[in-house]
Amino acid sequence: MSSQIDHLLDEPRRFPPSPEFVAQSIDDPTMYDRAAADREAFWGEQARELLTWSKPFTKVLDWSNAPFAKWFDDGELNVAYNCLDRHVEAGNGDRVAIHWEGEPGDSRSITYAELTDEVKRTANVLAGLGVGHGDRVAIYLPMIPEAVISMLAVTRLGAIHSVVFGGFSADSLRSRIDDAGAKLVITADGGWRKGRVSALKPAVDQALGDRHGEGEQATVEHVLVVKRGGNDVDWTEGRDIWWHDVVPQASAEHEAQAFPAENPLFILYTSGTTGRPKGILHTTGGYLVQSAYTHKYVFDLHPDTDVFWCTADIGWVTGHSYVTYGPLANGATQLMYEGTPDSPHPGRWWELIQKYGVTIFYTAPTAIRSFMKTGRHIPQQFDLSSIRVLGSVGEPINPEAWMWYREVIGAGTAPIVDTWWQTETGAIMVSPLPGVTATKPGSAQVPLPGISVDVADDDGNEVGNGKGGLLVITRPWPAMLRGIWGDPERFKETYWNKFQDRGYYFAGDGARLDEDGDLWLLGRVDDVMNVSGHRLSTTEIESSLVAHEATAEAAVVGANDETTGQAVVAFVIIKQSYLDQHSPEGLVSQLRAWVGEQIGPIARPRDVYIVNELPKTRSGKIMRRLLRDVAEGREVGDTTTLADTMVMSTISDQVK
Ligand code: 6R9
Repeated sequence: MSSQIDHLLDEPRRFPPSPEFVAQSIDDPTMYDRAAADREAFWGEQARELLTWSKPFTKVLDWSNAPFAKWFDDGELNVAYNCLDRHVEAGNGDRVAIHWEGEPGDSRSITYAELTDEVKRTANVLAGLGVGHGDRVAIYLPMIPEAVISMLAVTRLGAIHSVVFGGFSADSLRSRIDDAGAKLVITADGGWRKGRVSALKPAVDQALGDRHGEGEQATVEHVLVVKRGGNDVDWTEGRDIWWHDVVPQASAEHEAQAFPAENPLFILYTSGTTGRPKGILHTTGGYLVQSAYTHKYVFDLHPDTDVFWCTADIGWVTGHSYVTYGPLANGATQLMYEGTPDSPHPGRWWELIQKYGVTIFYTAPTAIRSFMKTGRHIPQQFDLSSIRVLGSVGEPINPEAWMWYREVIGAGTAPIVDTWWQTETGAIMVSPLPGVTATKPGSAQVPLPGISVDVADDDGNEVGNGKGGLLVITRPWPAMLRGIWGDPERFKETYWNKFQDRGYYFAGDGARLDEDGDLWLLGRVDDVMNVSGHRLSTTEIESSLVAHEATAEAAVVGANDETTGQAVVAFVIIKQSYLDQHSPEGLVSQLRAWVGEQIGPIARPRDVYIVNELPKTRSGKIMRRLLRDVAEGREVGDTTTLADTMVMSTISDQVK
């Protein structure tokens, strides 16, 4: 592992932007110095330049109650107004905001004027359903324009959205609805995936059903349903409302009210090391400033000519910041696509780039690696010459994939921005600037102007160039999370206690600095896995496995995987009665399907190994590191802290 990293750090290739790119770029190398000279003044400038404030702020940052930050606290704004109305007022109402393409090939182009009207109508409908300032609305939709419209309508009213990824199961949806105490759910009958309609409404019905237990009163009053899939749905009279019965009829007059900058914007659930998912809370002002700032400079945005495409689903933070808020705050034109990359043919994405003339393309390494597998002859059938900037997000991008991306998709010239950030950071933190930075395959490189990041040892000391440690954020930033919904203690404990004395934010990622001081991200240091750019918790999957009646015990690890970055590998102990009556193959496939149903297909283990013991320390903690060795086919590491040192050889034999 470490020799592989050292090898990476010797990467000699550098790709400075071409003189033509630099000449047209909005990126300005002096931003680094200006930000370093006075960070708060720099962010204040960005906030005034990029957004329209109904009431100007007088103070940039209040860190007196750290780690609870307040940015632009006495300023007031409306997020939806900033993403919509003001562009229409500025004469850009006819500019396309969203080119949307459905998986079956149907499409819609929506201008800023039309999108503004739609959001106003929807806001009027939501207000009529009793949604107001501070209320929570769960959004469980496919990648259709109504997803963006719903998010903006919710924030227009000063309410808070909680988007739940459409691939999550009824159980996951239920726990998220309950944790946030959502009043309304916005969903669809179904959406198109892989050539067929995949239903969504039944999961909502199930999530809202059967509430007889203690503390299980339903907070949800209504379910607003978009017709997309055309599939049959059950209907609860009085609770369920068709979108098409109410939104088109509603008034398109709606004046956006301004709210304080620290008014909450959304809750987004993400996996943690232990226990249930954390509801990451973001607020309006700082979040929107940094989403707009990063979207503009990291992608060298020219709003009147660029066509931006971020392939992320709205259910992940990347979809929040770079489908909804960043692009729309900047008045950009973007492409939004409903389906999977290979439906109905393996060149679908490239066909879309050609059709819409996409100029900036932002996707994940897992997608790039799967395209590499199918071969360059597929993208080469399409005209990708419109592309001028490429972005990567979600996990480390290995140099081979980086080079392939640049050569095959970027014609050997488009700069690649490898962007490091998290649900918690709200927006991009570390990335090259395409018009400034000489890029290096595999390295996310440098913190953006205004952002302070370092690599520290366990005690918080800087490791210095050429060494590895933990990634820390040393100064507060505008889009930082403001807390965990309903759990301020867990917020402090998870992110701030580790480096309490220094006031550093602990990101949970390992990182190294090379001799030039460029950052190389090395993945999660805790027990959270990153599968195809999605964070999954080992604990959550273990709990699901153990919830199956055949399972006695389970341990889950993330093992390196060529395509998905990490893959879920499970070690389970099966109850003897089941072993006697079922074939191991049958049990394995049952368990894989079970996890898929309980949590979602993304969590379905790649491998399930049936074993009769798990490696545990004397205090009973499962030693996942040893299981990871087995899952990755390595020699098993130090077993001296095991209660029973023989266990690992038994497991290794069983896995073979
Ligand atoms: C935006 C997003 C966050 C975790 C993060 C890290 C990994 C994201 C990365 C990257 C290396 C990059 N990660 N971008 N690792 N290079 N460019 O993905 O948010 O879902 O919260 O995941 O993803 O491990 O800590 P989120």
